[in-house]
Amino acid sequence: MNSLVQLTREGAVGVITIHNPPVNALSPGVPEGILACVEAIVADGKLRAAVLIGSGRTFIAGADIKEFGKITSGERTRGVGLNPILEQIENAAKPVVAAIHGTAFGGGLEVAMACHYRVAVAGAQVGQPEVKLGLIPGAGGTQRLPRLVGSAKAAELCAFGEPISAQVAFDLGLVDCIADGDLLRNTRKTELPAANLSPVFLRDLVARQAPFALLSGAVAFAMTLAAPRRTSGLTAKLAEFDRDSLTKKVTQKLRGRQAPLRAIDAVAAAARMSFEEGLAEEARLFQECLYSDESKSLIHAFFGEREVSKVPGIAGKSDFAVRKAAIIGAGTMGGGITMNYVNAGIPVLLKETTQEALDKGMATIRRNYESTVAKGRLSREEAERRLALITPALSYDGFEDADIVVEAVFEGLDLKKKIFTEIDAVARPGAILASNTSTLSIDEIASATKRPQDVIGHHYFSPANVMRLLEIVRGKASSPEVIGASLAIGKKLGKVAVVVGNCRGFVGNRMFHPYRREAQFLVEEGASIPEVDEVLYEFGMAMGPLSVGDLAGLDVGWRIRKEFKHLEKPGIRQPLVEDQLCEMGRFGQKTRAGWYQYDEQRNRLPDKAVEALVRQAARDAGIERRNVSREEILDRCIYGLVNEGARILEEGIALRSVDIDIIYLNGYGFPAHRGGPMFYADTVGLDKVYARICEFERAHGELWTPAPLLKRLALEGKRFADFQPE
Ligand code: 3H9
Repeated sequence: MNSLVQLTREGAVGVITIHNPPVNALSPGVPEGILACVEAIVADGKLRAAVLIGSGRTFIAGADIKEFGKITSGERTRGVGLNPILEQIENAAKPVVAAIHGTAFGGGLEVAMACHYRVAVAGAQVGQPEVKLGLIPGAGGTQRLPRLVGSAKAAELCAFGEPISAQVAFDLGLVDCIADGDLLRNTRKTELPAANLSPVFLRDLVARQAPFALLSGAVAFAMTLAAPRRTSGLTAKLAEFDRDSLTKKVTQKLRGRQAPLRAIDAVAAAARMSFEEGLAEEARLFQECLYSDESKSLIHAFFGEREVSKVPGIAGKSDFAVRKAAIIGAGTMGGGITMNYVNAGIPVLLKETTQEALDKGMATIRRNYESTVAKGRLSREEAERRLALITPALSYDGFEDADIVVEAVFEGLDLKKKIFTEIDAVARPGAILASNTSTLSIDEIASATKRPQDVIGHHYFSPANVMRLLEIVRGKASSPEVIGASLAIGKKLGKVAVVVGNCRGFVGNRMFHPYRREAQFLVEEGASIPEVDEVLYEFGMAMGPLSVGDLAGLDVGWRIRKEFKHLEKPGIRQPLVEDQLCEMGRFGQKTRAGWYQYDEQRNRLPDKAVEALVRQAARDAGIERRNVSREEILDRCIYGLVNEGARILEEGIALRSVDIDIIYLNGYGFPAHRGGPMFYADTVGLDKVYARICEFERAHGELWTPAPLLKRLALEGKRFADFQPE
């Protein structure tokens, strides 16, 4: 009983309500408040049972994640810990029922399992997602969950962290009753198969001569209970499980992660040890995870994803509604962007210049949906409904009532400017005019219109219907309303939208340039092509830098390099081979040849001819080949990213270092457990990163001049995370 937790009475049931918006996290005071209420109910002779419920949108979404950083940084000493409190709740003399809506995640589910029974609404979700934060359940989850659902299932739930629905939880024995309607007070009768009822509950029902009818609200449910049933005392479902096969699955799916393996260790301990010993083992493993870089990185990513939507000077919420979108270009990007809109239920007018291109684009979209249907991830009806939202078009007819126009044609400034002049003539006043350019200046594009304030970049990443990242490129004239509306549209489309400034390549591609450049230099200097890819893959990147070029199409960069050739500083070293590959028609996977060869199933095979081409090019350029260490491969590629990221930050192209991290985690396959390039550099220590970059500068010259911001922060002993723009 405190301001966070309150006790009220519903007849003979004490109702404990948590008020800790927005998600009723277990912040300091919440567990203590719950315990105080339970104690008051036990002491009150008029009350028979307790119901624990969350106010607002959810039950309890878990421990307060902000607290972990305070503990590891030493800002806060660890409190009493949740376990002793949960033990006292579990040992209460009267039944305690958790009433679950929204989510019972992490510590929230652990609280619910320390209660004696669980009632949930059908829409609720429960789970132990701690591994997604690089942690394991730390308040008995790895010990109580196997007692309720069995060791094998518990290990899977704790290792992957995926939530389950109330119905699945009910089938597994984790939830005792699904409430039909109002969670607390519903009195509608519902039928449940007796086999799913707990023995105590069933006995109680039999005693009432109503074995198949019950009152499903939590209060009514609590009234039927004869006695507490303590999860820690259940042992029937504890058993050894196939650890090897689960470990194999985890190492494949969650490459490089440690926490899922520790979660399996902790659940396995439940079958071997007493409840108390198991809790101690869980606590030991939890501590190990809590102080890991993996956990710090994943927590940084969790908050970062939410932070990027908060842009200074841009109002939090926009009421801009997109009732209809118009998209120009039905190629790979335009098609993917169209799918994003129709997936969100927004009708799209999709324009092309020829019937042939339009038919081809529509056929690709249809094929994509069919493949999702074939995989069982979408119903046929839903796929047809989404396809029906697309109106193919060969003219601008109908553009006048679109709320947003997205241009997604080939990268070419003249072409884009021509299109924007045309859009300007047809779009309604106030419509957003967005370009999907990946490199060109938004200001240049906006200059082709009479309304530069409405022009903005919406840079999607390929495949646009899959990749979560959306770079919102603000031009110098883009209005705050258009930026705010773009953030809201990104959210509606299920994207992680990050606002960036206007420069060549914006944030993501500008940094990717030195990253891929170094990969190519390393190959010229003596590393093998597969070795460079392998080092970055082992670091955790979704793909190595040369393979990624083959996937995206080497011709894309080739075309851009031609367009920008006049901007290159003479005398600066350029990669030697990629343009040659393109001249040979080796564009990557789509031509089944690039840095590698590809068979019909697109399996990657090394190509001796390309290695020979590299050696020849290096010889012609007078580059002396040598043994390149794996450490050098990693540092040159990753610090190439970091050094450019530091410049981007200093120039204000990215608002905060976390914005850069979120871009890399969601658009470039950077491993989440390393937190993003800037966080990774902070983890290594900027003094060390700076020293290594100085080494590279001595060896390779001005391409490696340390960014002034990096130098300054390194010398001041600070991190990128400490940087505040002036
Ligand atoms: C744990 O429990 C360890 C235990 O084993 C105990 C060990 C002793 N804490 O996501 P949203 C904030 S580990 C603090 O935008 P949605 C979030 O930052 C934890 N804050 O809403 C945001 O703040 P803001 C295990 C939290 O509806 C606001 O709430 N639990 C927490 O899209 C709204 O969040 C998890 O990992 C938290 N636990 O999604 C669950 N959760 O408005 C993590 C959220 O200032 N949370 N916030 O930006 C989630 O998965 C989603 O937030 C949830 C809601 C599905 C709950």
